[in-house]
Amino acid sequence: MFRHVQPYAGDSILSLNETFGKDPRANKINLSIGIYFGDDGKIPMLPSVRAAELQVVAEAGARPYLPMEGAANFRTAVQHLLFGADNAALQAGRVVTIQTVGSSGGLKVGADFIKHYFPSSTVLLSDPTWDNHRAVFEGSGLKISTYPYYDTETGGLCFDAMLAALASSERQSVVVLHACCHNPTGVDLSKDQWQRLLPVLQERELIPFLDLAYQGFGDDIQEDAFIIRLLAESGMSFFVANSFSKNMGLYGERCGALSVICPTEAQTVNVMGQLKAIVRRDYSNPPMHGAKIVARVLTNPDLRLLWEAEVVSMRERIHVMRNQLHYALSSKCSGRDFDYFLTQRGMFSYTGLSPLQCDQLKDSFGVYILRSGRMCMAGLNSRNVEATASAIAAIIV
Ligand code: KET
Repeated sequence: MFRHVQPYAGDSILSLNETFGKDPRANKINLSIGIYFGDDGKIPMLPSVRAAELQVVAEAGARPYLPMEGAANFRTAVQHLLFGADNAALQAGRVVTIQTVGSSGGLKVGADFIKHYFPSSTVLLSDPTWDNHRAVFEGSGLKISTYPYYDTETGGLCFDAMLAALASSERQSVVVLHACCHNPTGVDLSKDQWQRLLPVLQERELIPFLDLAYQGFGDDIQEDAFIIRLLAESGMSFFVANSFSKNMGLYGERCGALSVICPTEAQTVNVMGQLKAIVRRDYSNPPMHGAKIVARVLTNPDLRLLWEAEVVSMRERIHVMRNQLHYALSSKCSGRDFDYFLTQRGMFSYTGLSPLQCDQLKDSFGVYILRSGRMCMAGLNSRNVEATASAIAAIIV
């Protein structure tokens, strides 16, 4: 029966992370997966999240099924976080939000919705993007194309080429945009560039699908939602998948959401209905525990303040690591420019190392970065940054 089943090549990120787990070397360094590790090399249990969890557990509530769309207090808290509580689009009832199984689940439900209602649309992905974007949208049966994004010459954004490509793209294509902390490059649009992108999106009637997996790791929690608020204000229709995996350290609880912003409140009713239908046939309804924790952190004023401060300290620790790696590499390899470590933002930097050099880093030094050259800066700490710099210096001479 299963003779013809093909082997799975594995996932570029998750498989490498598994290989790291099995590596017996004591001095191995994991800069592969997009997980925030503290300076002690562990995934932090944020005090705000722990306090919320203890409250939730102490309440010992019953565990009925959640509705297909998820917990109401979670959904409202997400809307306020993304748009701001007094946002005009929210007030006008133009936004529907469902709780999803991580933001990956939000992307998938959104992709299935798009395939059903806009079956012939092309999905435009940044070149490069998170590998799973292609897998999710292709998996839903959609056509994929790319737009220029990263300039290998400058290590920055090729904004003019991006604008030109989108301006001549097929009308009503779906365009996937990283709201902040672009994965894998760490290169983001400035506010001015987002503003210049807006008329192009409008003119081509493109449908933005924003992925916000790193809210708080760029500038701050509010600023990182800039493009969401700009699009909401413009009156456009768009999608947002957002995640609490990274900014609350809730990876395994699978806490995310999908929001769809419609032109009118009347249209939200049917959109919500169809999102529920997709959820019902895929997994029926989302899990409860993580959503309770997230809702508690976001709505309890003391826990919220604490969490916001914790996000600041995670973001600042990554900055310190960027500076230390930059300093160490610049002193080891004089004459080479490592400034991209300072200008790129969020969890990742794109090192420009070749797949072979990345293999060498892994095999000879136990330093794991993706074969695309993506390095997770949040895996660096005061004990491994020097060794990482030495390993890189050794392979690029
Ligand atoms: N979007 C982006 C851009 C992203 O980097 C991730 C995770 C997700 C969505 C998914 O998040 P979640 O809410 O947990 O479903 N990225 C890291 C882990 C992974 O590949 O799954 C990574 O790039 O390493």
